[in-house]
Parts: sequence; C-alpha cells; structure tokens
Amino acid sequence: MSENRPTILKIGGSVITDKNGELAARLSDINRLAQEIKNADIQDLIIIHGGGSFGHPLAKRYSINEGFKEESQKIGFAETHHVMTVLNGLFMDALIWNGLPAISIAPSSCILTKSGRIVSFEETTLKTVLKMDFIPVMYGDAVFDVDLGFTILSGDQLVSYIATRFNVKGIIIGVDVDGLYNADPKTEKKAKMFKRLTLKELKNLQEALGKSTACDVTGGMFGKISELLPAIECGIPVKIVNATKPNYIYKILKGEKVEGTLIKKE
Ligand code: IP8
Repeated sequence: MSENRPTILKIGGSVITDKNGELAARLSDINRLAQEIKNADIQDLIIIHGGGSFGHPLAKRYSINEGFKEESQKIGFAETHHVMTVLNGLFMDALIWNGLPAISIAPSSCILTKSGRIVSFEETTLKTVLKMDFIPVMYGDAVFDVDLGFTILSGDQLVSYIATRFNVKGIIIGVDVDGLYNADPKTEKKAKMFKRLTLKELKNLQEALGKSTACDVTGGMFGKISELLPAIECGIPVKIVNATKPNYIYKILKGEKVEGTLIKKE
C-alpha cells in the first residue's frame, strides 16, 4: 500500500493520435510509450492523456465546450465521450498487455464542472487505486456542467486539479515538440525553446506562446500552460518533453536528464 507522493505523466493527444486526421490513433507510439513506462518501473504514477483526433473534432463539430444549447448536441456529447473511451481503451490495452496494472477512471463519471471549471471530484476511487499501487489512467473528457449542462474538460485542467490536491511530486508533460517555445515551432522557423522558466518568466511570456496549428478546442499549448499555473504556484515542478522521441519518457521517469523545458516556481 503506497502513501508516497505520485508523479503525473500527461501524454498529449498529439503524441498518441494524428491530429490532422480523425479517429487516427498512433498505435506504435502508444505501444512504445507503454513499454517505456513499464521499463521505467516507477511507483506512484498517475497517467492522464489528451483527446487528439478522437475527442477534439467531435467536440468542435457539436460545440460541446459551449454547453447545451439544442437537443441535436446530445448525440455529439455522447459520441465525444465515447470516442475518448475508445482512445483510452487503446492506451489501456497497451499498458495492460505490457504488464502494467493500469486502471481507467472516466472523468465524466466522477467530475462535475461549473462554467467549465471542476467543482466536484469524487476522489475515493483515485485515492484507493493509488493506495493499492495500481496506475490510474484518466483523460480529457466530455463532462456534465452545473451551469452549461455539459462541456469539455481538458486533460490539462485535470492535471493541475489533481496535482494541487494529491500532493504530487512533479508533472511531466509529453508533447510532440521539444519543449515550450516563444512561438509555434511548427510554423515559425525562428521559434526559440526555453530550457528553464520561472513562474514569473512564464507569466510574462504567455501572450507570446505559439498556438497549435491543428483543430484543438481546448487551446493547444497556450491553454496547456495556463492550466498548469496553479500547480506551479504550489511549488510543483513541470517538465515538458518530446514524447514522440524514443526513450524520452523512459528517461524522464527514471529521473535522467532529458532535453525539454523545466518550469519551476522560482
Ligand atoms: O486534449 C480534451 O482533452 P485535451 C478532450 O487534454 C476532448 O485538451 C474530449 C476534446
């Protein structure tokens, strides 16, 4: 039974899916990541993944993050949640068949938001799963909202929420670029990557951050980093690394040096 401080590993939807397609899973990357996590053999891990080309196109098509406005959105809400369970199932397959005791926890079943922000989280399952040394796996999801009827909860809001309430040791954000840049590295050749940032530097930089080029209803890299501010303010270090590069996630989980952006309070 574990009482240790967990680490959160967030795997971006851009790593495990092709964001320029629809329902396009990158199965070999999913399997590689599962192997890396298994090989790293670390205790007290919480995995959270994004929606990529599963959740985002449907959420956008039915304007799910704007809340319930008309009956025709209901099937869209159901589809958005469902495709997230499908993507999660592919990730769960890889984790479990690589020998990891991973347990999926659906955010829509334990979380309520109010105007898009988490107001209630039934934490008992997550606590028990962690205490018993299983690996909880959660994801960005379509959730019910007390003001809007329903909305989209990003994996990044979930990361920050759990980090600040579960005394998390550190957050690893796996994305499809080498770290955090002052412009979008996919479109700006001169984009410069930051190796280290303090909270103050990050806040000053926010306006200049690059935005994702593909369809992303929760704001791409800019949204990600804004969501992480409360966790960084609590003193939780965040490392952004390229999870598409083989063994980067393995190395960072092992505590080895990996290229990327380290964000710390001071
Ligand atoms: O990819 C959003 O999660 P994210 C998930 O972490 C959906 O922003 C359902 C669009």
